[in-house]
Parts: sequence; C-alpha cells; structure tokens
Amino acid sequence: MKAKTMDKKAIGVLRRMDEEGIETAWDRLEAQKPQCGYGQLGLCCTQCAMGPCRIDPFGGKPSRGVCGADADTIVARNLLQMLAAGAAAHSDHGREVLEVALKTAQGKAQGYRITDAEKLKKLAEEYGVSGDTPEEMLEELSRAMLEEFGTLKGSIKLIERAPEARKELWKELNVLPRSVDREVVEAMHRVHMGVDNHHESLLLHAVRTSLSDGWGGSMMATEISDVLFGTPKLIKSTMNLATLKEDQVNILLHGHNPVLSEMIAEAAQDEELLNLAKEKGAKGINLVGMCCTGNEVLMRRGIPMAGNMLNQEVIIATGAVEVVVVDYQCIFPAIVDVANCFHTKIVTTSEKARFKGAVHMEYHPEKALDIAKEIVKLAIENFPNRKKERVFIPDGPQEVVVGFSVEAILDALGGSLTPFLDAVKSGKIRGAVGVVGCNNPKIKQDYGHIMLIKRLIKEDVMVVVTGCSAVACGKEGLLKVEAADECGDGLKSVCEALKIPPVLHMGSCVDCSRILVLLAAVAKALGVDISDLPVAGAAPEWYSQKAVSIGTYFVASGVFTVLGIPPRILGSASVTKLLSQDIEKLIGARFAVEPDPVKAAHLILKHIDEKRRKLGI
Ligand code: SF4
Ligand code: MSK
Repeated sequence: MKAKTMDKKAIGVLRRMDEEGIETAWDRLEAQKPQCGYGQLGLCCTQCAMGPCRIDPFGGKPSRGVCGADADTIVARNLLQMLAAGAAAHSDHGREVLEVALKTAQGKAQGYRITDAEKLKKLAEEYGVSGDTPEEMLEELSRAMLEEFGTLKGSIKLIERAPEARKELWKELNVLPRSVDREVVEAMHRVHMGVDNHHESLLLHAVRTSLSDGWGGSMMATEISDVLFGTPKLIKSTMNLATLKEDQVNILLHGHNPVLSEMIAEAAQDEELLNLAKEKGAKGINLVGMCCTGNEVLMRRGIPMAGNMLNQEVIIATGAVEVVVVDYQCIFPAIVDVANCFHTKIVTTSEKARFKGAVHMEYHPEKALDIAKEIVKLAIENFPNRKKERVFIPDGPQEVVVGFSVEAILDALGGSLTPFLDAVKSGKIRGAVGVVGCNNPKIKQDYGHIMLIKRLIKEDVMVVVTGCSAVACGKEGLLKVEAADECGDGLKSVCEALKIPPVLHMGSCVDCSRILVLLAAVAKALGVDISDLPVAGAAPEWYSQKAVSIGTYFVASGVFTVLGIPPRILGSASVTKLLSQDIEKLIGARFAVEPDPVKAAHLILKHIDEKRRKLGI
C-alpha cells in the first residue's frame, strides 16, 4: 500500500479495500496496462467516422490519417480539444456562480446574500457599473460578467489586470480572448475534420482559449464567489481522513462549485436537523470536504478537508460516511460501486452531472436551502444504517492554516507587498512557485507534490498551492506555521516574523486565478513583466483537462511550468519543440516535463536564479 500513497491515514483503509476485494483507481490502472502507445503519444485520432486513425511513431506507415492529417495536426488537435474541455469546465462553473449571484441580487435565490460588499464595490468600479443598493450593484455586475461569456465587444474585462507588457504581447500574437465562450466554441470548430490543420495555429488558439479561462471564467468564478460567500481570511482547520467523526453524521462535500455546499453548511446548523440527528443517535452533523468543493468551504468556513482526488474511494471505505454530495468535475463514477459495499448514499445534484446508481436531488438556486436541508436529512436518516463493526476511521487529524486569498496575503504583509519584495531582493526569499493540480495513480499519491515542495522550501522558495496539491501539503503538515522548520534560514525567518506557513493555500482550482492576480501585482510593483519574475509553476501529478488549461495559461502569462506527467504530445517532434523550447521566444515562458520531483526542483531553482540574475538581485 505504501507504494500507492504517501497518505499514512489512507494506508490502513486501502489494505482493507484490498482484503475485501473493493476495487480502486489503482486496480483499474493496472487492468488497463499496457496503456495504448499511440494514445500516450497523442497519435490516435477519433475526430471523425473515417477513423479511428493512428500514425506510426517511428516514421513508417501509416504517416497520415484517412483525411491526410499528419502527426503534427493530430497531436495539436487532440491537445486543443483536451484544453477546451478544461477551459469549458472552469468557465461553466463561473457562469453558474454568476447566475446564482444574479438571482441573489433579484431576491430569487433562497438562502444567499452578499457577504463581501467591499469586494463587490471594487469589482463594480472595475466593470464601470453602479447601483443605489448593494443588490442593484450585484445585479449590474453579474449581468456585465455574464455578458462577457458571449460578448460582441470583443474583449473581457479582467484581463486588463495583467501588466501592460504582457497585454501588448498578447495583442501582437493575436491571442487576447474575445469572449469566454467563443474561444472554447472556436476550439471545437478548429478540431473538426478539415478546419485548422496547422499545429502552430492550433496551439496559438490553445493559448487564447486558456487565457479566456484563467483571466476570464475562472477569475470571475473566484471573484463572484468571494462576493457571495466571503473573501478568504486566515483560518485554522484540520485535514485528512481522521476528520470523520465516529459519533456524528458524516457528510462529504465533493466536486468543485461552492453554491450548494455553502447552503449545506447553513443547513447543517439548523436546530431541527441537529435535534433529528440526536434522535437518530448521533452527537451532531460533521461536514468534511474533498477536492475543490472541499477547498472552497475550507478556505471560507474552515470546514475540515478529508482528502484529495485519490482519497475519494478510500473515504467511503471507512464505512463512516452517510452521504457523499457531489456537484461536478473530478468525481469518479466508481464511487457508486464503493458506496454499494457500505451504507453510504451518493447524491448527485447537478443536471449536467448524473451518475448511474446515485440518488439525484437536483440543485436549483430558487430552493437551494430547502434542497440542502433535504440532503442533510437524508444523511441523518441514513445514520442508523451505519454498521459499527464496519467503521474504520484513522486517528489524528492534521492541523492546517489556510485562507490565503490575495487580500489575506496582503493583510499578513501589513497591507503592502513591500516586505515581500524586500525579502526577495535581499535573497531571504529566493523566489516563489505555484504548485497546483491533481493526483494521478500513475504517481504515488502526493509524492510528486510533497517531494518537490519540501525541496523548494528548503532552498528558500516560497510556495503557493491550490487544488489537490494544497490538500497533499495539508495532510503532510506543510500548511502549519511550524513547517517553517523545514525551510532554509531565509524563508524560515520570514515565516516566523509573519507567523505564516511557508506553503500558502490559495484555494480551489479556479482560484489559480488568484495566483495570476498576485503575479500581476508583483510584476507591476517591480515595473517588469511576469516573465521577468523569479517564479515558476508546477503540476507534478496532474490528470485533468482543466490542468492542461491551467498549465497553458500559466505559460501564456509568462510562467515557466514543469509537468510531472508528460502531456500526450510526444508523437509530434514539432509540437513538443514548440511547447518546450520555441514558445519561450514568443511568450517568455515554456513547459518542461520532469517526473522526478527532485530533478524538477533543480530545473525550477536554475530558472529562478537566472531570473534573479537578470533582475540584478
Ligand atoms: Fe482519421 Fe482525419 Fe478523421 Fe482524424 S479527422 S479520424 S485523422 S480521417
Ligand atoms: S479537484 S482538477 S483533481 S486539483 Fe480541483 Fe483536484 Fe485536479 Fe480535480
């Protein structure tokens, strides 16, 4: 089991699953082996019914698909399609939060209110909209943002936050997004048989599509969620499977969008429901999170985080979860099968994310609180069905400090970036790295994240994390102030002075947009472009289409980015060279692939030192 995961709390449960023959993602990966070589290289095309076609990776026959597409076209087209799915997922999530915001403003969304009026005012100013009341302002702002999903004005507002030099570069390359939806739709048009057959043009559009996500849909999702649910501030909580409680009704919040989970958090405090829980023999209602829905409610409410992506089957096998509530993204269809081995009920809530064998209780903002209460009630009523002898909850939840929004980071710095910039200039902080993304059973769970991050902080590199990377760090104890002991002397002194951990949890996957805002602010403060900063990005265990989009908007924004899993592009020498070398001349950053986290750390440190030298610091 130790070969599968670094998560010590998961090992015992995984052993039990193995003994009982309960299948996991690791087992299914084994069953898939050997995975298709054409697919891994990106050389299989299934775009149309003349195919499927595949290209000989060794330069022999067939060298073209039935339509005549070569390796470069097929690889670039597959990559663009993968990225478009990721950008669509983020942006559609953003749209859904905006629709809830609009209904909140109109008094039609049950249970919602404006929590951060200050942020609302700032955003309204940015968008040039106003209103006599906060509700009017929110209505105008939501409409202005929603309009940008298909706008005719040909640009999106939040991208103006980027440094001038970066915007000029995007303009020159003609990659400024024209609207949020348009770039995804156009990506799907381009990959149709016989449309865009040039790999360079396909990849430039991939850049444009990713920017419509990072500086568009994702950024809107983050900002408007802050308005509705509060901008995260530093908050203490706990992480790992031990956050489950033996004597309480356990409800797991899994997925990405916080709109329903926020209401479930409200419902879980309802007197009547708490009394019902007691009647059924439970001492209370314990909410725990998973993946990015978990990150959203952890950052804002301090709701404990049970685990990251590869913990989702394992947590059900503790036998202690009454209900798993899912919205969408990163949810294994297989959790229904694991749940069938226990008393757990899987509740799907989104009309666009249905699962065979799950209970469907559809979310609608107009009756969000009622639905949330029904779900909590279902969990309470399921509590007596829990089989005590089947319960196996590990001991010892790990403490964490989270909530590092850009605003919270500025607060921790005393209101300005100056102390951070001074520490960078003096060398106490050598640079900063955003480590993001998922788990992937091809890599020992959390190993890629933890080994890379430990190495970086030892070398005085400050780390910001989101998504499943953040959860990997939390479980390992890296999100505690005491983790400063694992840093080099320079970073340690800064963390101790500010009483912060060396690894800052900035939120969910859409909150990678917070990293962009921070980078833009630092670049502007220094009067340089983002690509001049001693910073880098990494996604050591990425798996998802969304991660392709995130990695691409990092690079497009000027951030050197190291991937731990090779993207499916190696079948085209031209695409591989473009993304790992030539793109740097165009955009000031590139991708690298390095599965070994220690070697990845070396690559990053070399890059950071070069940037420092060029800045003369
Ligand atoms: Fe084959 Fe071309 Fe159709 Fe792809 S688009 S499946 S390469 S014929
Ligand atoms: S949840 S996208 S596995 S980080 Fe955002 Fe985790 Fe990756 Fe999903």
